[in-house]
Amino acid sequence: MSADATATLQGEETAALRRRADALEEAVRRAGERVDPEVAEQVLAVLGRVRERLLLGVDHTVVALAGGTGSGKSSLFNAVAGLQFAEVGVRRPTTSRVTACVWGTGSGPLLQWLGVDQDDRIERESLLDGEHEAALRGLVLLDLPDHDSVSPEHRAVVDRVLPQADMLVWVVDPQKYADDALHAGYLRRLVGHEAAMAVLLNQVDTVQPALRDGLAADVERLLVEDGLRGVPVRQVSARTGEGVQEVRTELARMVAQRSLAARRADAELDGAARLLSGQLAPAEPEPARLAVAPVVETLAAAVGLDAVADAVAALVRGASPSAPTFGPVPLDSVAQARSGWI
Ligand SMILES: Nc1nc2c(ncn2[C@@H]2O[C@H](COP(=O)(O)OP(=O)(O)O)[C@@H](O)[C@H]2O)c(=O)[nH]1
Ligand SMILES: [Mg+2]
Repeated sequence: MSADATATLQGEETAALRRRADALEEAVRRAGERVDPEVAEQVLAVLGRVRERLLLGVDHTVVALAGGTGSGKSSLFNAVAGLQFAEVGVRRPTTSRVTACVWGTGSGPLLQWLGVDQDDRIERESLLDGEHEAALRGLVLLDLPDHDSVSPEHRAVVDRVLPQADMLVWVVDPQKYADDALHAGYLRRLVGHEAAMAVLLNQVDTVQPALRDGLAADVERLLVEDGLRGVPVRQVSARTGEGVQEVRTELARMVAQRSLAARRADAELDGAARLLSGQLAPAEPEPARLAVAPVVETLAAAVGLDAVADAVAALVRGASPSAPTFGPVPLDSVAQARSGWI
């Protein structure tokens, strides 16, 4: 995922964690040599790790349903959401648009970045749902245009959105799962992304039960030929609902992993803060307990107090016609006096 993509993907939780990491880094920088360099290095290493994880974003999990024309992406989108929102069986040019279903709130900027029009968004979780949909809170499910559409515009949308998704769910059907447009065009290029992919063999209601496992095994064989190992293949039917609950469970697991990532980042930052504070005094020293005299001397020298005093004396003696003024205060002298003091 690109850097600007990440910036846009930062929801509230991610941004708050990033702010904490930034503040800790600033503390390490300000502490300078006052802390053990080994500790500073350890803290910076933790910050590096946490930032890397935040790059993935921890607020939302974007799952894209991708696949060929008529495989059943829109039907599955509706089945998973329990809604009739995406248009089914539509191949007009309007299907170059991406449809999104969001569980929870606060995904406006993310959807805008994903290029989902306001009219093509729906929020799944409402008060009426109670806790029924809670496990999916944070999920953004996308119904993509057909990657094998005759319209190049559709393909362009698919190519733009695929790298933005956290997880790709390829919807295939029993007739076209071996399609070269899918394997050469997409799957073979996704080697290395296996952990963020799944394949749904949809329309299994059209296949004799005795033949289904063999068909799924054939899909797996092609994936391995593509260089993709360990990608789960699930048998589903948007029509009968078979396997849809399992898909929801899998999505809930993905969403939970994300919030787990947020909790973990939080704990790591706590640890880094503890490490750093172990090097520092528990509180700022009481002003009364600080030796003021040397600081006064340094500051007096910084503003040239002696010279001003001499000039005032000369004025009083009548030896000088004009009153003296203070020159500009050199800020680094003040900083030096301050750091020597505290
Ligand atoms: N028998 C059967 N038909 C399905 C299933 N899923 C979708 N369809 C049908 O396949 C056609 C294309 O579905 P659609 O969801 O629009 O596919 P998309 O082009 O991938 O979005 C429609 O007529 C659907 O009713 C399924 O699981 N079983
Ligand atoms: Mg569709």
